[in-house]
Amino acid sequence: MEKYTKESMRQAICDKLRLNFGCTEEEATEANMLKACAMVLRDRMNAQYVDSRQKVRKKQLRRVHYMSMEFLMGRSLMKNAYNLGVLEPMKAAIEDMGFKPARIFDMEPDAGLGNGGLGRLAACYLDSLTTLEIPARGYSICYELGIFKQKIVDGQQIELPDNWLDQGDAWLVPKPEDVEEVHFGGTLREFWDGDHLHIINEGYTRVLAVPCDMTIAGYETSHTNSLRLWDAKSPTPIDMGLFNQGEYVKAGEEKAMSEAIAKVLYPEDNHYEGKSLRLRQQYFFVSATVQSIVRKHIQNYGTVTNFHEKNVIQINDTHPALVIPELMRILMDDAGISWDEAWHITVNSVAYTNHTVLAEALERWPQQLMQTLLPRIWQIICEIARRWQAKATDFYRGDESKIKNMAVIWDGEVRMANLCIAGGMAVNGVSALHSDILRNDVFKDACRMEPEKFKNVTNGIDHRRWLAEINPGLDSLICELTGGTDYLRHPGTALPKLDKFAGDKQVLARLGEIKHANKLAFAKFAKKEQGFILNTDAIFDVQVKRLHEYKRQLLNVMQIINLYLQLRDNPNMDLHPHTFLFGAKAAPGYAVAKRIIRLINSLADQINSDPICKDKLQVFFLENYRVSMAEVLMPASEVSQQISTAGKEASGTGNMKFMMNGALTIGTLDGANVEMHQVLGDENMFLFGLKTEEVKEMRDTGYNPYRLYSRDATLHRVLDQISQGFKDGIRYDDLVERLLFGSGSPADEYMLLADYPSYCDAERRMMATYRDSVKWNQMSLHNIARSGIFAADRSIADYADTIWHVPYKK
Ligand code: 26W
Repeated sequence: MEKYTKESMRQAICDKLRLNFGCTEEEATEANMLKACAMVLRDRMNAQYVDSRQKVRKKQLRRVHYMSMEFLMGRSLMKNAYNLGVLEPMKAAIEDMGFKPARIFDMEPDAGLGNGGLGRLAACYLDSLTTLEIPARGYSICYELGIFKQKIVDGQQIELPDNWLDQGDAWLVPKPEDVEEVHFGGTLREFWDGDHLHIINEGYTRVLAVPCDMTIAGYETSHTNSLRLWDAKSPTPIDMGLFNQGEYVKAGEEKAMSEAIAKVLYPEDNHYEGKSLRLRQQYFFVSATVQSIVRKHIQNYGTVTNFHEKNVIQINDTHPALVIPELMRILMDDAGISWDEAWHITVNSVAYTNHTVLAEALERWPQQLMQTLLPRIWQIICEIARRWQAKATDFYRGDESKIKNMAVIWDGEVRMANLCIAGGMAVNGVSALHSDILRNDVFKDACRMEPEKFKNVTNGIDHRRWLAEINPGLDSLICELTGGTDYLRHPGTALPKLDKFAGDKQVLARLGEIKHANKLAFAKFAKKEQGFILNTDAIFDVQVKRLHEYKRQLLNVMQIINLYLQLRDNPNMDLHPHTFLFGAKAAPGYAVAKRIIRLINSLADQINSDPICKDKLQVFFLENYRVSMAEVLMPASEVSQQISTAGKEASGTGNMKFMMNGALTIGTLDGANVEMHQVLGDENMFLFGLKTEEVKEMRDTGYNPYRLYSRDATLHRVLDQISQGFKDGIRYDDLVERLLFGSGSPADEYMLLADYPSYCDAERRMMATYRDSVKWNQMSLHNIARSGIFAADRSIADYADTIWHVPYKK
């Protein structure tokens, strides 16, 4: 296809304005412009998509189906223009037409169909799957409301609905011809026909699944994939019988019930709640997806017997775990094959990625709910559970505790992780440490029985978005120093070339200038969004991620209070100006997390208004942290806080974004920080705290946070200050109580007090290093140079090699 020039792009946008909005470029609003630009790119991508699909069909390639309840896509206009290689002509055309490109890009709402790490990972992977020319499709739900918008009112989080489809539907193409029907409830009837047992589900409720597709462009390729988002519709607009009896509200109930399924994304991150609507969402999504995959497969091959050779279904955590019984159901009940054949196909098609070891995040669905909502699925799960248990009993010669650990159904609950282990071909963790914990701890018994299933694929991020696109200054420097744009496709070999400039003062100075310019840009953004005046000469020290106790935002707060109290004691203290930035959404029902947000705001209020802190210390809580904010913040950050209790953060991906943009990490040996440390060494990051084993040992031998509190005077003072609160008069005794004595949970469950002294020490080392700007920039350069292993292209190549066994573009 011909590449757009400024002129042809302008023409294409004008045509769209005329044809779709009935306006000229003079009359067009910024919103019109955004949609017209999106449509121009969408047309091009759709044309490429038709060709890609044909190629894949002709070559009969194995397809990857990436199923995730979340895809945190963020914005697409700049990303698609970038990947299609038309960002420059598009910007020029927009400008030519009398608009500001940045303002048009800023109009686009984030597609916030996810909570945090897991959802953003899925989005990054779509980019790499496409760039590596793997035939793939993502599947999820077309939530009407994405992750809530966070407002801070009087220091507290308020949640507002995120109606993203109002503006953000420009990328979606409805495909009513691919509709699927999903069944809930009803009863089962069994009958024999010769030697074949038929099972019929009767009296069920129908819900229609209508796909809305988003086309995905790759970088430097015409290969195109898509993300299929299922919308839920009722097959009957209204019950005319009830309507005619004057039961108007009741007449619309079934429709409302169906459509509730795709209404809203559950905002809990790392916390399971057994809500029936959530199970409906999961089955709706799973059933529609599996039906559509099997239908396409039969269209192409006329049989299901080679299904597993031509398809692989990767499931993002256990949320889509029902694919296993659902695929079994379709193969047996619809395609009419035997249990054994169906099982062979299923276990060779499905692979499961685990993203968390927190007990409260593991899904366990009550038998009762499963049985009434999904009677046939329940039956199949029972049979899977029975056979798996027989295998375990045989292997472990009846060892009760092992059989219990591995059980798919136990104590009236279906354990989704065990279902995935039993019914999948692979189980992978998302960092080396995390995969080891799965093998040696969480899934130890299953791993001993089937060790070959357990794999590791360390997470990665889309470095074209998270570096090249959002940090053009750094991108040009990298291109200049590494000799071109090779790093965009081969970061693992190209970026290390930067290492040899560590002694080049000029290069280091330029790195510093780029960072400073990005800090100014972020300061401008923060001023516009929230009215904050950031000190751009200060260290930008950042912790952004979901709010969770295990991520230990509170530990960061403790360290800041310590610094503040020192400054109060000695206003002349020699302190390089320091600006602490927080951004985090708390799950609406997570009271402790919400208290921590409020505490950060109380502290910010105190510090920012205390004259002693002027030009020295600042604290800000950034409202509504989201993908598009991260895109301005990452390039501007200097310190990356990755301070979770060792063993708790499966991988982290924010840590990788910071590293790639040259921030230095203060972190524990947790998740992917471990692999970061392997490439950087002690000298290029600030490591602190207990290691995974030490955390366990300390727990087992009786951890006593109160003793630490009584013996460490500065710690004592910090916690007392938190109890007492700040000038707004709000006390936080509850948080301190929780640390010292626990409340329904163990005292200081995440061992903040144990790590506090070593954390403060790491902060001191970091601040001392910052004074030596040459040294700092050297370290920053090494971080960028060695961040190539964290590119999503590498992760996807690993999946392709070790789990999917599919070829890809090298
Ligand atoms: C059922 C409730 C629920 C919802 C979301 C449970 C668990 C989740 C996710 C698995 C939580 C999550 O996003 N985990 C994060 O996944 C990232 C991508 O692999 C990792 O980098 C993070 O360490 C992990 O916390």
